[in-house]
Amino acid sequence: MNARPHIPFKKTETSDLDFFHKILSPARVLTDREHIDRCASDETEDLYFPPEVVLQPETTEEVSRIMAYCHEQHIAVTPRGAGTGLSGGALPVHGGVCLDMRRMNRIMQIDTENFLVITEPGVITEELQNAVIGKGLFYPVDPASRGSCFIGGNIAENSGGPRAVKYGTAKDYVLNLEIVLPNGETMWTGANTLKNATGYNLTQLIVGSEGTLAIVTRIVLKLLPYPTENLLLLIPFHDAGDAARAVNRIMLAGYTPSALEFMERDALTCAQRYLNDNTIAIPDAVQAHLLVEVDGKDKDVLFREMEGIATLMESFDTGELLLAEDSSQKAALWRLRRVVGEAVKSGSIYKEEDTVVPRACLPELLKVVKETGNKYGFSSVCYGHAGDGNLHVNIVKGTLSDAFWHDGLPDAIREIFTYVHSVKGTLSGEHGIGLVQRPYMDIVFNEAQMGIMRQIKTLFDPTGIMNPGKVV
Ligand code: 2HG
Ligand code: ZN
Repeated sequence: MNARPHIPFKKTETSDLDFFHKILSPARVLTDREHIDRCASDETEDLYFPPEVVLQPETTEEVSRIMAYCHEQHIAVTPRGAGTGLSGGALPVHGGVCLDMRRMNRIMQIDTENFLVITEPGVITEELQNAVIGKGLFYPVDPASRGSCFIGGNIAENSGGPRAVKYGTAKDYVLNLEIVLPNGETMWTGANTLKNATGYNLTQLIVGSEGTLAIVTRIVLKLLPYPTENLLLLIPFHDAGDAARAVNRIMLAGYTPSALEFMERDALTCAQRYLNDNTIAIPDAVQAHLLVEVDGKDKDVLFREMEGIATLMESFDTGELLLAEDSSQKAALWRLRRVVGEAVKSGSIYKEEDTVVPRACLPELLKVVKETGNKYGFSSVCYGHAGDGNLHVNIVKGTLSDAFWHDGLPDAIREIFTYVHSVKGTLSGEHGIGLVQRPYMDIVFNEAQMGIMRQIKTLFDPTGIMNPGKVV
């Protein structure tokens, strides 16, 4: 199915602002430079697409009335969470309305009987996690940006993070969603049950749809018992490929680490410089590290697991292993890992590729990335969720010319994605397609597959006002 003919979006006028003021208090209809600029960018590269107006709803009813109006007036609407996205998903590429969800930030209910939490989308993920830990419960999905990202954005992108290797990604915890369709219609998608085999799975269709199908206004998440104990092991390798190969050795030995992160040397040294934290010595011979976490309730069991993993590593050429037992050591190690993306970006504009392959292909993926960099003349910093086969490739602009950056580099990225597809991997493990990965969708989807996705998009959003220019 060909993409529908594009009808230009209406530019907002005074009459539109007058209408929005009928729904929202003046402080929530924003056209000042500060808010326009804030909502014109997210954490993706150095992109800037200003909205015409920022609206900050506080209720589902307000979202519904805004959407119904914009649908009728053919005004583009871009929903925004915390703006921590890495594929341009929250950028108002067609101007129009930025629907800023930050004021819908209440945790409605923590249901300890049923291990559920019902929340609005604008709650910071880590705040949600801490609120349920207070009840002995656990929402495990932990994007690196969990201290600032919103749970609503995590649902929109089907976010992951280091603990996905054991606990999965956002989609694995969403039971039910209240959504507002582009025409303003409001509905729930599922049921507050752990099992649901009733009708098509509308809930999972919305999770990961990147705000292109509907606005999420309530989220029902399942929770787990909180694992009170964990150990963290930092393993230095003298060969990066060895580190990547050790990942599958750990998994094939039957261990289920709660995190299994890969960091090549530059990732860790860049983070150390950014935090001015040199507590960990990295001898010149060390090319990469694995960061392995095991969690549970019984510390003795965890020590035995970690000893088993450490013994496995003896068959690799490693440096001195560091077992972090106390909470400050663990926090320092996690802080270094979680800040890598930010640290790389602080030194140079970068393009972030969120490649994901079957786990055993990780060593070859790393090799392909480095060989492609040598062929095209770019350097990259590679790290990520090795346990999931999810490698973040931060391509550093450095002194590369603008011409190469905009016109040459896409060919190199296409080569990397073509390899990824050849081993049945795909373009994004957790950061989504948004704006910046859209040009590569043809590598992994044919016209028939894209046609089905476009028909689904048209079903939910017949006039195309919902986050236009993204995904499909
Ligand atoms: C991580 O795993 C995040 O660190 C961010 O997914 C990756 O900023 C990045 O490239
Ligand atoms: Zn990540």
